[in-house]
Formats: sequence, C-alpha cells, structure tokens
Amino acid sequence: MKKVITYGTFDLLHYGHINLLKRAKELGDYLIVAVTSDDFDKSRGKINVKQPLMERIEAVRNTGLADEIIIEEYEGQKIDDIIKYDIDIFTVGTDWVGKFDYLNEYCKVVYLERTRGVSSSKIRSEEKKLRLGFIGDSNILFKHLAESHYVNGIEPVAVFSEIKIEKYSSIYTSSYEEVLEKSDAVYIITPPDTRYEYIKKALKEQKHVICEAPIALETKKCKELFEYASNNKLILMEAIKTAHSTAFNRMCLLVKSGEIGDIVSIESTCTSLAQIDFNDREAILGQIDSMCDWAPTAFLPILKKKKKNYRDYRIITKKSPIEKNFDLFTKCEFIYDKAIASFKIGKGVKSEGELIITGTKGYAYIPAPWWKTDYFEIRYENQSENKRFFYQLEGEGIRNELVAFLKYIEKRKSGNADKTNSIAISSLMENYYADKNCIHI
Ligand code: C2G
Repeated sequence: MKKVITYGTFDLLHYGHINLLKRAKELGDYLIVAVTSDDFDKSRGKINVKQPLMERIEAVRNTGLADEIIIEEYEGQKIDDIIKYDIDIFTVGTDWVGKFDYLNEYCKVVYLERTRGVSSSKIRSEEKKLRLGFIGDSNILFKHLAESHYVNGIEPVAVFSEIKIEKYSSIYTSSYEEVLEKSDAVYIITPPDTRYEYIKKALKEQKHVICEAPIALETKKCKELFEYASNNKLILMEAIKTAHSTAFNRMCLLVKSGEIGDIVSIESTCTSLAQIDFNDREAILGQIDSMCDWAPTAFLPILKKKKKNYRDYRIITKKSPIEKNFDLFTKCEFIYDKAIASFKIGKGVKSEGELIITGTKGYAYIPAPWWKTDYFEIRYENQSENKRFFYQLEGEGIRNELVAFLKYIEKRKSGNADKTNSIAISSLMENYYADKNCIHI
C-alpha cells in the first residue's frame, strides 16, 4: 500500500485545497492529511486563521478524501510523521517548491501545481473589511497602524495626529470627527485624562473602540462606557498587548492548572527610564506618568490570577520633586486571603523587568521584558525538572491584539474579560489620584 501525506492549515476550505487533496490521493492508496494546530500556525506567523482547528479538521473530513487526519503541532514534525506512518510520498502545492526537498532523505517529495486565483487569505480579505481610524500624538499609534497591515480584515482609513509620517499622508484627516466619519472602529491613544470623552464620542457615533489603557481614571466612568457599548452592541476593548501574547497566556494557563501549586506571591516589574531631563518641568509634563503608562500592564498578571478582590492594598509612590503629578516610581501591594501581589513601575527609575509567580510547588519566571515576551520558565527546587517554553511573538503582540479586537467585533462578543480588568484598573487609578492608601517616599 502506497501511503501519501500532505500538510496544511485548510482555513476556510476552498477548491484550491480540494484540488490538492484529490491529486494527493491519486498519488497513492492511502492519504494522511495533517492539519496545523492553532498554536503552530501562530508560531509560524499565520495569525489570521479564521477557523479553529476542530472546524478545519471537520472540513477536511467532510471532503471524504482523507483516509486519516492528524494534527501538525511543531516544527520538524514532518520527519517524525514520515517515519512513524511509514510514508512513501510527501506532497504539498508548488507554492512550497524547494522548501521540503530535505524530506527526500525519508520519502519521495512531490510538489503539485497550486490552483491559481484562490487562497484563504484572499477569501479572508474579501470579507467586509473593518475600517479602522486612529487618533493620538504617540509613536505607538503608528506601531498599531503598521501592524494593522498584517491583519486580514482590517483597513486603516484615517489618522488624526500631530505626528506626520509621509507614507500615511493619504489618510491624515483634519479632525477627530472626520476620523469617525470614515471609520467603523477607532484606536485611541490620547492623553489618559481625555480618553473617556473620546471613547464616549466614538460610541455615540456607533463606532467600536480599542483604546490604550487606562481607558478611564474613574470606576464610574469606566462602567458607564462599557454599559453604553454593551447596550449598543459595540465593542470597547482596552489595548494591553501583553494580554494577547501567546507565551503570557500559556503561562497563565499552566499556573492556573496547578503547575506551581498554590500561588503565594506575584511580583511584576515594568520600568522604562524616560530619556528626558527630570529637572525640566516642561519635559516631564510632556510625558504620561508612570502609573498611567505602566500600571495597566504591570497589574495584568495579578488580575489574571487573583482578580480584583484583594482584602487590602497600599501604594508607595515617589513623585518628581518639580512636578508633583508625575510619579518617578510607584509600587502597589495587594493583600489577598492567601496570597500577596505587588508590582513596581517607573519612568524615572530602571529595574529588572521580570515577572515572578511564587507557588507552593515551584514558580513561574518570565525574564525581562516580560510584557512582550515569547519565553517563560516553570522552575522547581530540583532544577532538572525545570521546563522552558517558547511561543513566537510577532510585532510585540500588537497584531495579536488587533486580531482579538476584530474577532470580538465579528462575534459581537462583548469584551467581558477585558471589562473586568478595565474596571479594576480604573478603580486603582481613581484611588491613586485620590491619594487613598498612598505612602509618599
Ligand atoms: N493550495 C493549493 N492551491 C491554492 C491554495 C492552497 O494547491 N490555491 C495548497 C497548498 O499549496 C498546500 C495546501 O493547499 O499544499 C494547504 O494550503 P494552506 O491551507 O494555505 O496551508 P499551507 O500553510 O500552505 O500548508 O508546512 C506545510 C504547510 O503547512 C502547507
């Protein structure tokens, strides 16, 4: 019996895939189709896949062409499979010609002519595109604009910013109103104390919103925004790119599954020493303070693990001697029933930007810069048991964040998880600016 194997994502199965499978089947007597897992696709940069693995497997099964279906989960698995299943022929389309010649050492490699005029990404892109507008005077806006080009289904259509970048000159507008007019959704990175108004205006214009964190500096206002969004079937999402990093989320799942035992302590550090003269008040005023710039991210691992039901908290903060509203360094400590959590942040200091989650069996360690990591370790007393994990992270996780935003909109799934975190962040900000439980050093 001549056994053939072929591999693919098979997203939004189309006639190009089916042509390939038919000809692959004709090459032998038994066809194995390996469908790529969601993680494996993400790790190889395919972040736009619309259908989850099981849907894609079902679509391949329904063609009736596969005698067996397996899952491709890691780089190099093809060699394992060819040996394990005693394969005679490996085949893929000619878009991969040459890429798999090394497999000739194990079996015959056949590249089948790719069917012209159809592809999953073309189908994804033909679907109605989300017209995304941008507002804010920050370079991070242009990181999001650049990353939006990697997301099938998003079209950047309007920018309102003091920062002028030539290559986007065709989509600059002269007002926020114009941005809203041209868009279905808007990305907001205006100063933190203005975001509430900008979000409210966009929601009233029936636009979805993705906004840098914190989206509001008072709990009441944050709740009001989410309520309005939910009542109008709009998506309001806080842009914390770390929340969409595969490595960070896999680490959270492992910890949640008891891999390190009961959590006793969580410590996260985020610093980025601002390259300014801290004796120049104007320079400081041009900066977002440490709490607004870093607390939402630094707080994330705590909220993901322990939520916001802390029993007590205190905030230790060091303000600039010449601008009392700017914190150079802040540490927040949270007391839970059976654990303590803290984060240290600062734009006027430098420290090791790591995340450590202490457990009764071991600990999770993400090295600096943990907030945009592709790597983490689970460590034990017996170091030979330590485990290391790597998950590719493209574009610091911004494109993953935009893909998540788009999926929320497509599924009209209100961003409940984000809502809980966003409200917890806004209430921390409210307490901080009200100087509640604050110790000044
Ligand atoms: N294909 C084709 N004609 C098209 C589109 C795709 O013949 N118009 C073929 C591809 O060449 C591939 C298979 O259909 O052999 C599945 O294509 P995709 O789902 O796009 O997945 P891809 O990432 O190309 O799969 O590691 C090998 C890869 O997994 C191959």
